[in-house]
Amino acid sequence: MAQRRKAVTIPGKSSSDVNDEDGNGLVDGTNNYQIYDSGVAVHLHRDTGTALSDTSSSSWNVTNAAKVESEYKVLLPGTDEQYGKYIVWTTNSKGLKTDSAGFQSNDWMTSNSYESVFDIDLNNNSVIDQFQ
Ligand SMILES: [Ca+2]
Ligand SMILES: [Ca+2]
Repeated sequence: MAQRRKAVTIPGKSSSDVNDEDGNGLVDGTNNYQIYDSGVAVHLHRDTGTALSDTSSSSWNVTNAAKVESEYKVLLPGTDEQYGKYIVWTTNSKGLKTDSAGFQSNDWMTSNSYESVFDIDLNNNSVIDQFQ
């Protein structure tokens, strides 16, 4: 594996190549995870400023994001030993994690309304389950 020093990214960059055509809440075609918010890229990063990407963890990848009021919810399906479970992060408006629910089952995710938050079918019943 090539050793490459990652540049510290600046949140809030806006340009014409910031798109989310697949509608998963993440900017398309980027090396690092960037939340898509009305044409603006919000970089997911650690509190050290390090950007997060597919290579950040062997336990999860980021697949979806959604804006909830002034924060973002980020969906991290587990990989390898955590496959089939999910983490949800809450981040602030700059893309810095402020809370994590830890690994949860898809039933927990569904009953906590995360299907409708992310508009994704997590328990594979072909329905975006809605809870009051
Ligand atoms: Ca996208
Ligand atoms: Ca469902």
